[in-house]
Amino acid sequence: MIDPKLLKLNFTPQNLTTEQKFKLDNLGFIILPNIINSAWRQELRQAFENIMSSEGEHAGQETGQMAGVRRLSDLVNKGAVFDPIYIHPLLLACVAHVLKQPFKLYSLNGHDPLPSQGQQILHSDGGKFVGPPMQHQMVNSMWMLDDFTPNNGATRVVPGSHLEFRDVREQVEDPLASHPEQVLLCAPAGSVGIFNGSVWHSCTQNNSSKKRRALHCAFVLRQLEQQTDQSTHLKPETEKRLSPLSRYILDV
Ligand SMILES: O=C(O)CCC(=O)C(=O)O
Repeated sequence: MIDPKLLKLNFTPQNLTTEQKFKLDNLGFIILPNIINSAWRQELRQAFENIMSSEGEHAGQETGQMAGVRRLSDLVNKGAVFDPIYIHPLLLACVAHVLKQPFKLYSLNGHDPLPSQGQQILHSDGGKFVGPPMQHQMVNSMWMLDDFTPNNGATRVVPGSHLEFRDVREQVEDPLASHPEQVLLCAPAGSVGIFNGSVWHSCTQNNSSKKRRALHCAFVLRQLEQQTDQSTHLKPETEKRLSPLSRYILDV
């Protein structure tokens, strides 16, 4: 269901294919190729590096730093180059398909596991809110600024785990270990992986010497809390350039 408010804001819904809907419903994830063209990707990579060097040891602080990972937070307020991400029509169509109710941005962050680091425990982002069914609470997306390969720390997901309805910690003895059913989201730079927030997933260790930069653009049901409260973080220069659609998605 597309939120009627989105339609009033001139959002043009994009139709998902039967296969895309099937994958989102049953596997809990899809990969969309060729979403970020190479010129935009270059700008996003440059912005990633500029913010990282200007924020230094404070980078990622707004939502949480992580040892062994270069993290960035609150990218909504860190450059117009990020603006098209959270209103991308195909992304919003996928989010609407999964959540089935009005939604808003949860956060827009950056994540780059350093060489020999980055392994995370299997976890889910959804399911932490009391009330709505856990498989319809959150959607995350992984904007790949570099190739995601089997050895550079690609995100792992356990297909169908959003339908488990039980906490991953009750199901998996060692959440750091490789899961027998996990698959890696490997795809060329410029692709976007979209997954139900309740799918068990994590970053894996970067066993290469290369960067694996991704932007995480996550959405949550409108009545739930944002990770980054966009109203309190909103900078005047961001506000000036927001369209009514962007304002609605950010809930500002
Ligand atoms: O970037 C990734 O591969 C996944 C990161 C993640 O799941 C997290 O930081 O919670």
